[in-house]
Amino acid sequence: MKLLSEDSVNPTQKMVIIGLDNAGKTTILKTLKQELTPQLFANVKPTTGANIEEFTASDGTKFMVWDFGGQLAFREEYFRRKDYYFSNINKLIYVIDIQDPDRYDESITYLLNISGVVKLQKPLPQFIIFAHKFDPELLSSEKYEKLFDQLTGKIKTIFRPLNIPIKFFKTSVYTIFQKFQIL
Ligand SMILES: Nc1nc2c(ncn2[C@@H]2O[C@H](COP(=O)(O)OP(=O)(O)OP(=O)(O)O)[C@@H](O)[C@H]2O)c(=O)[nH]1
Ligand SMILES: [Mg+2]
Repeated sequence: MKLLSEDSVNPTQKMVIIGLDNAGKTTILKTLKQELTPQLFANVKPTTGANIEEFTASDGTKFMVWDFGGQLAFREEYFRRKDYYFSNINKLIYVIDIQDPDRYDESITYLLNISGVVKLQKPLPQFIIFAHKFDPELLSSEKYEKLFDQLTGKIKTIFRPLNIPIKFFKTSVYTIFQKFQIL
């Protein structure tokens, strides 16, 4: 009897990291892959189109990670070719720069447009929202706590009728650097 190969039991999943330009997506991907150094962090360049990289999570799950460059011209291109860019997504990480409240509404609109395409998928991808650049000194700030509540409140209200479960996380690359320093 032929045993099932590990790949057929646990196929590679598609993870998408998406959001507006400058939100911090590529930095997050490098962090996930444990490739981020202070040098790379200081020199990260805007992503051109969608960049695909492999990543294996600590539980062994293999992902093809699509890092979507967020500049407007690229965003428009993704919707023109949605079958290519948005099909068969297992995990969707949507990144919002918490330090840029002037762009919250623009970011929510983009998220809504993406969900409008993706909500037709069966099964639905897992939606995870990163309130990113929530750097350590902001965690105790009343201003940012309020902004976070307003932002997540708005998103929850919009998503409720779509029946798409979403999860929010506060993330920052500086927490990672702090861990390096402690170790
Ligand atoms: N303060 C702070 N800055 C960050 C953090 N993560 C990323 N950045 C900075 O944000 C800027 C944009 O980072 P990128 O990772 O290139 O952003 P992106 O979302 O990939 O941008 P595009 O590729 O243009 O869509 C860079 O200057 C990063 O150093 C963070 O957690 N805190
Ligand atoms: Mg990028």
